[in-house]
Amino acid sequence: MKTLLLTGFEPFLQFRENPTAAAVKMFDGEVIGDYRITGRVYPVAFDQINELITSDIDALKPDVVVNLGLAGGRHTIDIERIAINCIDGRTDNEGFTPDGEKIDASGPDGLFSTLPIKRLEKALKANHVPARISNSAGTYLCNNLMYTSLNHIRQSGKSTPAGFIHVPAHHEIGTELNVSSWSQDDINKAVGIILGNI
Ligand code: PCA
Repeated sequence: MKTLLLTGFEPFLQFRENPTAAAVKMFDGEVIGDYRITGRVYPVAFDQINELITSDIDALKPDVVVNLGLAGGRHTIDIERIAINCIDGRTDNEGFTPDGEKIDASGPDGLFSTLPIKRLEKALKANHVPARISNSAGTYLCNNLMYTSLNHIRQSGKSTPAGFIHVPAHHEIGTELNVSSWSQDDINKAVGIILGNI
């Protein structure tokens, strides 16, 4: 049986819940196709994220890595195409505010997702789930996690497929903040389709 590492995030900023945490908890331990899913929910903390993802990849030796994050305000499942070697913008849960630093001082400027992003987009749409390829994962924790996952796999000389998917807010957040939202069930369904089409 192959291993698929599925990650989500804890709540952050104005978002009091993170639907990716619930999705990860739902799929943790499940078998989908050839893969057993191992779930991890990470803190929104720049000083911890690189160590957490690299040690999980080294310990679990996953055959695929799928990182999930909330993109509050976006209204589709956004399959990220690229991660950039930069952190900038909002303050994390530990009070650190990035200011344009590189994630890896000697790393490449950008790293492309190695998931089958076009196939995932088609599979989601075929199941009537609104989805698109996104050309920016931002400069916050999600971009950092995607970059470090891809960079670590590359530096280890492996070809493990890895990439990042942003999901919309769920209805509890949507109602509180007046942003576009989906039901948690629909978000979970989308994640299930992704996991079934890797
Ligand atoms: N979304 C944030 C970080 C954690 C999360 O779920 C992001 O898009 O960077």
